[in-house]
Amino acid sequence: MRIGIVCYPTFGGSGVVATELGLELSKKGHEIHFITYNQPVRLELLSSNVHFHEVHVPEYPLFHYQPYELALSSKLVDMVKLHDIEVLHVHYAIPHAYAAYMAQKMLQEEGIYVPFVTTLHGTDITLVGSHPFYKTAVTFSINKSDAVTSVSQSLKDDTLRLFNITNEIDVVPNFIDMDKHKKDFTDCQRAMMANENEVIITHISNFREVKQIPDVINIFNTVQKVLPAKLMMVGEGPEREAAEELCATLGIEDKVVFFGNSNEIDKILCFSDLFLLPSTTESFGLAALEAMASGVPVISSNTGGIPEVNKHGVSGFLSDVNDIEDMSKNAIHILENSERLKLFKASAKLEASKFDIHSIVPVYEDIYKRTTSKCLNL
Ligand code: GMT
Repeated sequence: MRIGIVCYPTFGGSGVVATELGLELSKKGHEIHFITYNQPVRLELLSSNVHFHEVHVPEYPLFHYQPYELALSSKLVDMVKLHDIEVLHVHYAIPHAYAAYMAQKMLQEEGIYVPFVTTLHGTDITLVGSHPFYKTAVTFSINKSDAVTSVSQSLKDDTLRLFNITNEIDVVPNFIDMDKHKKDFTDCQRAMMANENEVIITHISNFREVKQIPDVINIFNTVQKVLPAKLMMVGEGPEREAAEELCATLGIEDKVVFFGNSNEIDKILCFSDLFLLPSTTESFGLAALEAMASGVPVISSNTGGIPEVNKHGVSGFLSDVNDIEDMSKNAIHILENSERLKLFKASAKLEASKFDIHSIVPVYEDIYKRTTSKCLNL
């Protein structure tokens, strides 16, 4: 099939999922067209059936806000016509689902019907989309989508609770390519990051308030008082500066490495012993799944969709949001005994394999087939 994928091209989970999905679909013979304002960060290789079309928004001084969704919907119309795209898959409702709806309507005027699938990722529903400024348009575009998917049951429940939804929502969980995590790195540079007797704890996020960065540091601070340890902080975002200041205040700055954004998280995860995700809300927690796939157990909050990914007492432990004491206790429990750590590492990997890309991508293919055949019958 010829599939157009719209996403945020950043390090955020929705962009990562959209990119990995497109790449896997291309391997299966589909022709993929990424349509967004920058080349997605995980899209390193373009090939004969992976294309990237950049959406330009010319700056014009009259506009206080540059109209991205207008430029996107025009681009979608042009690309559907030029490449005979059969289905659009938009990741993140705002403004992608709205732009796709507009594109669909414009194309209909020319006798072309292109269905669009909307995947809800979390913040488009829980943090931003339910705001009264956006709610009407988000509800409208979800209801007008030809198919709607949500990355967890918890997000589906939130969507139905927060919006007046008349459309069906299919739960299609995020996924991971276990093949990529099979190989053991021969160049796993653990020795560069920590002494042999130290455990390595890792956090990866976009350092927004919702990620509870101070909790990450306070948990680590408690652990390092009991066990020799290092903390790897991967990502960029508004809370990073305050995080570095907190480390200095606690006198642990020499035990914490701030990497910034990285395209090599598998290399960082390969030498990690434990992953921390104490978020206030998380529709899925893709970073936790990526850690588990690398055999890294997870200490997380029990919010949103995280319990659907991180299994309490199996792949790690879950605690109430902000219960730093419990999270620290659980972290020490896993790390203090090397045999126990080994068991948790193996179980984390096993749990992750339930989300293997090869079982999830066919579900999206079925949804594309369903929506296109529906429109053939129109
Ligand atoms: O977590 C973020 O800040 C980024 C956000 C995004 O839209 O990229 O992540 C959301 O989508 C991810 C992929 O489906 C999920 O794994 C994250 O849990 C979700 N974030 C939140 O719900 C806060």
